Parts: sequence; structure tokens; C-alpha cells
Amino acid sequence: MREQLINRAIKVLEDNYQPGGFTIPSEGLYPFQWKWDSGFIALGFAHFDLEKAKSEIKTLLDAQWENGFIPHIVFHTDSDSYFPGPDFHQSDLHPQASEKYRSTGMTQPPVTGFVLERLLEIANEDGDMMEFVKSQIDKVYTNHIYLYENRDVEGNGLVYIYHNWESGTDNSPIWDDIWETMDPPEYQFERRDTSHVDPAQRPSKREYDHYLYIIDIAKQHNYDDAKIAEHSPFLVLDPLFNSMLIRSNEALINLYTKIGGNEEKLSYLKSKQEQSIASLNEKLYNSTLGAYVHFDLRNNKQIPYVSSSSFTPFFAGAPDKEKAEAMVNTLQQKFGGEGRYLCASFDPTHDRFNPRKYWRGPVWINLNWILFHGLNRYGYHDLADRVKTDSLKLIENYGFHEYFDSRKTNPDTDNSGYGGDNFSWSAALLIDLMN
Ligand code: 9WN
Repeated sequence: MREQLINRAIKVLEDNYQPGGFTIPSEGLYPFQWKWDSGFIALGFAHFDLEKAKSEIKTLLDAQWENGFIPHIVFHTDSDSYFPGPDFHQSDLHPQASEKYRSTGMTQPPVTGFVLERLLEIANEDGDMMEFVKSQIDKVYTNHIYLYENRDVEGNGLVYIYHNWESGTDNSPIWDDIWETMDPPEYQFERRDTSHVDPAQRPSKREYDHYLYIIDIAKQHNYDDAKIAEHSPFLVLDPLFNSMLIRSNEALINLYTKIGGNEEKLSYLKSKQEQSIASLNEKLYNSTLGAYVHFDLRNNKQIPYVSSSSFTPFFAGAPDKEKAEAMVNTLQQKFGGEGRYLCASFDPTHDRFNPRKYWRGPVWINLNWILFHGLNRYGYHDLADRVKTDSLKLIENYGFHEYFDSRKTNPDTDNSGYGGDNFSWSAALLIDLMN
């Protein structure tokens, strides 16, 4: 059984691997390279094909802009089978955009630092992989400098996202409060996603109007970060994005220490690390909810909802013992009932929860992977094991889907796997979790 599942996962990754040296998340639905997908995908490949794992990361970092920015989608082809594609995003408006690749002008959670560290671990610290890490690590470091120097508007070590697509959790109910403050025009466009996936499982047309409008504002300012910080109606401190940055910082510190030298880089990373953790605890922790939440910088207030992103600070080592215990209680009480798989993407006890719709409730394997490692880091091994077992069970029952219903149903009669099929990070992270 174990071997069969792993072989199926390997096939998903092999089939989605492209001649350009990168892997698409899912055939038809997502035909390009996505930033955080690439990180997770590399971890899967590393268990059976180190060369492909390396090329995934190398290709992504090859698309880095001159200012250190790494885009959320790299458009390796001019295919118009995804909307919005390169002609809508127009990354060339930014004076330092890559000349080699067209891309979006927004980013995604900074996972590449901890991915490099895990690649080295999977490769048993072998010399070739160490050489690879040495050849790429400065690009990731430059990316962290870009984030701290351009997106930390309060100077406290937390960086903003200006678009829901930057969070990776695209249509989370968290953003509904922000949509209520906006009134974008009705765009005319042809959706491509809903020709691959049941529209009931995807964001609505009106939500897309908001998504496009924020991009239009960023384009009016040629994707200039300072102007975006001034004008974007969406300006948020995301616990997920910041936790990934903090964990990746920690990985860079560990890797540079192994490499030796690099004193200046180490002291920069260490000072940011301390400041970011302190601010995450001060600004994003909500003691009433017993969880980390998002902060709306534009409207200067916390957005008080619990989602799977609320627990990602475990992975970053941010909460103290007291917070950690409160978070575990919240997780068990709201998300962990007997009839549920862990971990729903949004609070199942809230009336905005929707078990079938994308980031409004379903379980996502990448968030589970982050949670598994975070809970283990804090010694909650039983709960971590449950997250792992649930992830494997969902894939075994329903296949390598993009997301899954968190309600326990009968696999013989109910189809609880949603979104894209043969989804790369579900396959890659299953392999990593099983090894
Ligand atoms: C927009 C590729 C990406 C993931 C995101 C997921 C989804 C894109 C979309 O697919 O977003 O970036 O078109 O819906 O939400 O996390 O990286 O798998």
C-alpha cells in the first residue's frame, strides 16, 4: 500500500514536470510555475530525483528581479490558457523586473529558505547538494533583504502583502472584511479556472473583480512598493507569510553557519529574526481567540478570525509555552472534532465556513505539512501524528487532489477531493511525509 501510494505520487510529479526545468501545479488549471508550489514540489522530488529538485529551485530563482523580488507566477510560455496571464500582469512595468521571464508583479509566501535546508537534510548533507545550496543561498538572502527593506512599513520586522494571491490562501473569508471596504468596477473577462473545476469550488466572479482591481492599482504605480503601500486598499500582515519568512530566516542562519564566514549576513538575519518574532507575538496574537490572526494595516485593526494560517507560527518557533497551549486548545476545539479531518483552512464553527469552497474550509496538504512540523517542534507529537495520518488518509481515499472536505464522509459513496486533480504539492508532500 505504502509503495503503491508513493509510486502514484512519483507519477504525478513526473507527469507535471516540464522540459523548461520546472513543474506545473496541475495540468490544465495551472499551466505555469508558482513560487511556493515550487518549494514544496522540490521536497518531493528530492526523495527520488535530486537533479529535478535542484532544477525546480534553480529555475524559480532564475526569475528573480534585480531588486531581489521573486514573483508568484513565472510565465514560461505565452499560453493564454490561464487568466489573468502575462498580458494582464505586465511585470515589465517595473524597471527592475526580470528581462528573461514574464511574471506577475506580486509574490507568495517565502518558503525557499527552509526548502534549501530540508533539501540538504533529505540529501544527507551530501557534497553536491551543499554546493547547490552555496550557489543559491545568496539569492534567497537578497530576497529577504528585499522584503524587509521594502515591505516593512512600520519598521517592526513584519512585512506586508498587498494582494490576497500573495497570501496563497486566495479567497479566505478573512478577506471578506476588506472586500466590504472596496467597490471595484465590473470587469469583462473570460475565466479559465471554472472550465476545469466546478465553479462551486472556486472564488466568485465578484471576488475576481476585487483581485483584478488591486492589480490595476499596483500597475498604475508600476509595481512600486512604496506607492503600493500608500495606495493599495489591501495591505495586510499575514501570520502565514510572516511565519514562513521567520522560518526561512532561521534556515538561512543555520545554513550560513554551516558554510562558515558570512558574518555580516548572519548578524543581519539574527537581528531581523529577533525583531520579527517579537512583533509577530505583539501584533498578530489574539489572546481571546487563542490564535494568531491577520492585521489590516489599511484600516489599522486585527481581522479576528481563526484559519489554518493561525497555527503556522508553531513552524516558526514564535509562540511561548502559554500561547502554544492556548493554540492547541483552539485547534482541538474548533477544528479537531471527531467527525473531522485536520486541518480545515477556516474555522469550522464560524458561519463563513464552507467545506467545499477552496480556502473557505477545505483541508490543504501544504498547510498540514507546515502544521505537522510545527506541532512536532513544540512536542505535540500525538496531534502532529493525527495531522499526518489525516493527510495520508485523505489522499488514499480521494486521490491527489488540490483540497479536501474536512468532514469525514464515506469514501465509497462521497467524493470529497476537490479542485485540481493530480496536484503536484499534494503528491510531493505525501512523499516527504512518508519518508
Ligand atoms: C492564484 C497554484 C496556486 C497556489 C495557491 C492557490 C491557487 C492561484 C489561482 O493555485 O492560486 O495564485 O489561480 O487560484 O490558492 O495557493 O499557489 O497551485
